[in-house]
Amino acid sequence: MGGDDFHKGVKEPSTRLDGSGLRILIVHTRWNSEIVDPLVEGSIAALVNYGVKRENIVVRDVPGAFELPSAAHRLIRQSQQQQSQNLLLGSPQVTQILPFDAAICVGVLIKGSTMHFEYIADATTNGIMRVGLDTGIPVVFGVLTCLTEEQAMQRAGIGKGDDKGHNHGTDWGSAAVEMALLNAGDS
Ligand code: DLZ
Repeated sequence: MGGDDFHKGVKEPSTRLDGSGLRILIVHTRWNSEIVDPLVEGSIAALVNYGVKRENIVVRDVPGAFELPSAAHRLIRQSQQQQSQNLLLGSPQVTQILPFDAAICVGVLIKGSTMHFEYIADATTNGIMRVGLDTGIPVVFGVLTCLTEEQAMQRAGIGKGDDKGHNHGTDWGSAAVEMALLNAGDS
């Protein structure tokens, strides 16, 4: 590890990812929206770059990080139930709403002077993991847990200095496509 060939962050996937048949949910917080919004835009840009159609990217918002798992769970389940109903009705005339193939939960937690950060970060992390396991679709952990606002801005590509940092939202978008294809057995 280390040296000139050390690659910080995630390497490009080894296979070409084709997201053109995927439907992706993004749930994001309105807390820390100045930092969250660029992260959401980064995720969308990566999804589109991998071929996901803009009309197949559904974006919903919630107040804070603590709400991300429950909202993602409800929206994913709704899309899965909708598909079962369509299949039961068997009517080709009914507009087919396809279930989500993956979801990305986006938020920014910044440590304050109380224990709030630790509790919310812990609940959010475990909750997001559970949503993925319970619903059977990949749910990407797009939550920054930072000690300062500056750290979070760097990780959203909007750092204040000459080095704007890297927008982690782009990594989350590509992770969603890669994991959705893996889940579907396409890669
Ligand atoms: C309460 C709270 C605090 C202190 N900090 C953050 C934060 O940095 N990022 C975030 O997304 N949400 C925060 N929240 C709000 C909680 O996540 C949640 O919305 C409320 O406790 C209501 O359940």
